[in-house]
Amino acid sequence: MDSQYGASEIKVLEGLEAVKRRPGMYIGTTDVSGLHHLVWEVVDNSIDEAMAGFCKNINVEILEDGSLSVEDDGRGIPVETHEKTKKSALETVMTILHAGGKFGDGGYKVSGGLHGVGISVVNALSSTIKAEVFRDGYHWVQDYKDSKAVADVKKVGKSDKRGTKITFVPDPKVFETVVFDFDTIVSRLRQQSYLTKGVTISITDYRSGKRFRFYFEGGIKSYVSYLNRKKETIGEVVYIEKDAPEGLIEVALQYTQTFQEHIFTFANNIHTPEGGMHLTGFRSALTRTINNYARKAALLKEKEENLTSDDVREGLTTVISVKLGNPQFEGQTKSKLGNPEMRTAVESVFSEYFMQYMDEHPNEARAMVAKCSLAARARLAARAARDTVIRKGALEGMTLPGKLADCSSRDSSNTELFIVEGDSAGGSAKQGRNREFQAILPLRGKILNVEQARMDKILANNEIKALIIALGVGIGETFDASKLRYDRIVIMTDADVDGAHIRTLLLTMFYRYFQSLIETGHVYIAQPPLYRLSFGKKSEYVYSDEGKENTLKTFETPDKVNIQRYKGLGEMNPEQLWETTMDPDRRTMFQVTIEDAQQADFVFDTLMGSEVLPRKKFIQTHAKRVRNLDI
Ligand code: 0RA
Repeated sequence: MDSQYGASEIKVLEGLEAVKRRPGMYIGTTDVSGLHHLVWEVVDNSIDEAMAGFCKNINVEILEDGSLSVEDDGRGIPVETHEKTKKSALETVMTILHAGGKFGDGGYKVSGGLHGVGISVVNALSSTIKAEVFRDGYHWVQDYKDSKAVADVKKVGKSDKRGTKITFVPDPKVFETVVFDFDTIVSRLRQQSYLTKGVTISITDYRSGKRFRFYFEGGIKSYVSYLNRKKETIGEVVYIEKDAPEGLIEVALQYTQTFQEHIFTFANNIHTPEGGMHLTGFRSALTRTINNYARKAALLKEKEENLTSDDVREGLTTVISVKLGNPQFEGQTKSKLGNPEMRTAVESVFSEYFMQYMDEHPNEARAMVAKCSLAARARLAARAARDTVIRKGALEGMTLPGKLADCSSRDSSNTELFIVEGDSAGGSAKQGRNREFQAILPLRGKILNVEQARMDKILANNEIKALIIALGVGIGETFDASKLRYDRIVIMTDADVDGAHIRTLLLTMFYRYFQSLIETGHVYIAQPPLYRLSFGKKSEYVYSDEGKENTLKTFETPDKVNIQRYKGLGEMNPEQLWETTMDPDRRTMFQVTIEDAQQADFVFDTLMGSEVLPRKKFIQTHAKRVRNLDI
């Protein structure tokens, strides 16, 4: 078939060649996250078919031969000859870059958005693909090798099934790894099925025998229930849906007896962590509607001030999902919805329906307003408490905490603050450190869980107060990153469950109150060794169980090896702590990313793997190093 290249044929090859030459331009990276982009691309096509109302089941299989297949029961990709290309429509979408959209027929598309690079990109980066179509009573098949069709699409038998099945083997010459990660795929599929209600998505991993099936009748309503599954909730999940002229709008929300807000927004099933117009519209409608209702129902007295936006967000879990014809993604990571019409649409749809809901459910409405009023009273109390604290100068950095062993250098571009668990480890660290540039702050016992406390309580906690003063940056409205007194903030905890817990609490606090310090790369996690192996005069520190096994293999007679397991930092003497964990020339440290901090907060667990391209790149630079970290 390739005997004579026509002009269009050359174009085809050029298009896919460009993808092969610079895969990063199309899928971000060629590491494990890029590999999974191929999966998202194929799955998204089936999700589009489901969103258009033609498909009810999507079935993903990871096979032992290294291939992955996605089958749906949609209309099937057309196989008849396409007028312009003179090839089947199937071959056209598989081999022509960006052809996919032209064969779509309107509707809201995932693949019209950010991830949508087209299935031809999957073909360009696969060593083989089998495309199967079940349509009009027949089973059609076409195979591709090195991105070229082996033969025209042909009927291989009769079938009364309908749908499309794509089986691909990623090209090992392109990717650093071609091993699919079950958990990554599962969490993405779970999220997609929350966002596409009524669709059943199954996954089977034949390498391990593990399988999952997701079906959420309630869509994002089920999503909110899932996010709140461990919280004390107030009322039921409120769910609002409208097919407005601007697009499909869905909002699900539920108040809880916690103090943090959790909100996840999506446009065409794509996570928009930077928010955008749908979020703005929702926020103003929520504050206005709750105030209007509270006044109307005399729950807010005439002389009382309105509830603020912060008051109505405390303890609220929300998922917003909009689907629109022409989504505009903006912002630094292209993850912010820019369509201005969505602001007014969400604002008016949400306020109308939410007011109606409250009118019809006075008990629930009263409970929600009560929660918001409590938040308002707490806000006023917290402000008073903070004003006192600030007036006293306690947070101004005037009085550094007594237990802080500060460094002598005042050049904050090269200093380090070690936050150490417990007094005994703190003692070792103080003796072992280089006091020129390393400061030690021992924390006694568990710090407060900021998820379960408001600002006034947080500021009353001595451990946290000491930390904030040591950092020098203030908190809340007085936060000023330029006042940071150290370049690196290193969390150093024991390698046990308690240590992991303290690390989680600290990460949550940094995530919630000092996010910009994480974003600018100032927060680290120290890596103390797990074992010391000694054999004769040789001795070596190892940092993982795997490392222990590997090192043992390098000793010729392992039975004489003395294995010391470090249960806590306190078991190391100052010199050992210095040479294994604190000495910049010998230590390993993990730089904490926003994603790590998010993981520390369980509620983000369904969102792993939903990040958009530019962020992906950021993740891959750190993900490997943090991989076996049990945060
Ligand atoms: C455009 C038109 C039609 C089907 C599809 C796209 C389609 C594409 C994919 C990709 C994976 N699964 C899919 N299912 C359907 C058919 C239009 C018609 O039959 O009238």
